[in-house]
Amino acid sequence: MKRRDFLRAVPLAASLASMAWSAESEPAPYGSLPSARQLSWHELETNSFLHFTVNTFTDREWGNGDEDPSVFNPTDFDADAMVAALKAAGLKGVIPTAKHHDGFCLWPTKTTEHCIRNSTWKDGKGDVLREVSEAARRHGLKFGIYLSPWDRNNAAYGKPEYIAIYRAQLTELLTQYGPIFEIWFDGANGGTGYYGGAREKRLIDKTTYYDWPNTWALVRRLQPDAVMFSDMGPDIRWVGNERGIAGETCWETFDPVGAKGGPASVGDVDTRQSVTGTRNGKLWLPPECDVSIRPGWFWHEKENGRVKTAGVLWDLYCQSVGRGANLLLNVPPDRRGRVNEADAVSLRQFGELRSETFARNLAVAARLTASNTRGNDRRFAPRNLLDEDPSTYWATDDSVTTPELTLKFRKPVTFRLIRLRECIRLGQRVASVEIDAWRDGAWSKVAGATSVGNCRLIRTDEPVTTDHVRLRITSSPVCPALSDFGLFAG
Ligand code: FUL
Repeated sequence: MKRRDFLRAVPLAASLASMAWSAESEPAPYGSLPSARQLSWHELETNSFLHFTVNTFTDREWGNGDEDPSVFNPTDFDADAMVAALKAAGLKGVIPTAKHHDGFCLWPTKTTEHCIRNSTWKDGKGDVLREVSEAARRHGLKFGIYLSPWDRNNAAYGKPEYIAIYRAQLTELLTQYGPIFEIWFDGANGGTGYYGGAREKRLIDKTTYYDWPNTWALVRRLQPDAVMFSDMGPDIRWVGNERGIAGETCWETFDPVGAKGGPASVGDVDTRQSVTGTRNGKLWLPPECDVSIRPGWFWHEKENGRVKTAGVLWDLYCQSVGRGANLLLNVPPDRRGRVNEADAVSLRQFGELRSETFARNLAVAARLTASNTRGNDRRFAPRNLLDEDPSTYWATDDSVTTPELTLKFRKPVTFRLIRLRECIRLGQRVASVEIDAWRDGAWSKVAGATSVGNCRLIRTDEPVTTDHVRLRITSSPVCPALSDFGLFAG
């Protein structure tokens, strides 16, 4: 059963379970818990950005807001080819910059003339979001949007009227392009700009100006399944850097505070804490690691030779997804409106590398013995670790918080990558694990980790060859509930 179907079945399953089993059969959830929309987002693990706007044509990273809309003129725009390149990398969603800080809207909005309607592309009849959203659906990718709160073109920016304009833009995007899975609220806000010709510096009070609670409420009403990103959520958090790397210890829970202490607001968070999160935090606020495949966020010809290789992308994957976060990889289309060849090669090779790495879980061949299985019940047996089904898990009795699992192989296996997952709908429980291999007549530790959460990938220093492997949960405040254990040749 896929996690999505499982979620729908949860209320029914829960009520059947309470009839057939005593109430303590399933472990009690621990701490703050993910919402259904957060669980669906965790399941994706990887996601992509398309940074594309007037900057692509002016060779800039941040447009000033005074760009002539006619500069936006891709010569060979192909949304299907773009989405296919992302899909080849195994990326599960696509988030175009509907509007970046320069204010140019990539869809024919009614809210401003500074939009694609006044570009030369397709005589002003084009709509990038329409084409990308339709291509995403054809290829089975989720579709999301980035809508910069900062708008360096709009005359109203900094005044109360702009908030109504921003919400009208969001409303168009959330009602005209089908299901939206993620909305990206950038924390970069306020400064110099064109502002309808005023050409001045406009600073806003990040704590009050946007009235975020009411914007979030609008999103919930129009797209209740969408997760909202910002450096403080409300659904997913910025990891605190643009290098694509989560903390070695990284909790799915996070209680943000303002950069100078006090309450946090979008764009005003002590992001030094975002990289690790907060153990036992009050909010389930998992991290997203955004990073570009190139040095810049937008396409620049001079960076064609500086595209990250598949090997670098794999390292980033291990340091983001492999630490319980999601990876948001930016792939900026070029002036044709296509993924550049260099980027497409890296994406394809990264996709192949991942599929080959995870093709065969060596642990499937082992006999599994646990030091404890909850109620000696098959529903909580270690075998559940190997079925690739996130809804099934190995759990122990409530009194057993540091159990062991032994894997015995008929023939020695060689691995260098270990994968663990918790059944996160029951919360983030485990605080540390260690893995041993039987070598030269004794157990020796080959790896260890702290937080697990949605996924933990551990790479061993050297390939490990053995016929016995042992997983030890070394710290957990409550009985663990693990849904996956994998050993891969790597
Ligand atoms: C930042 C922006 O200023 C960059 O241009 C880019 O969009 C990145 C994803 O977020 O805050």
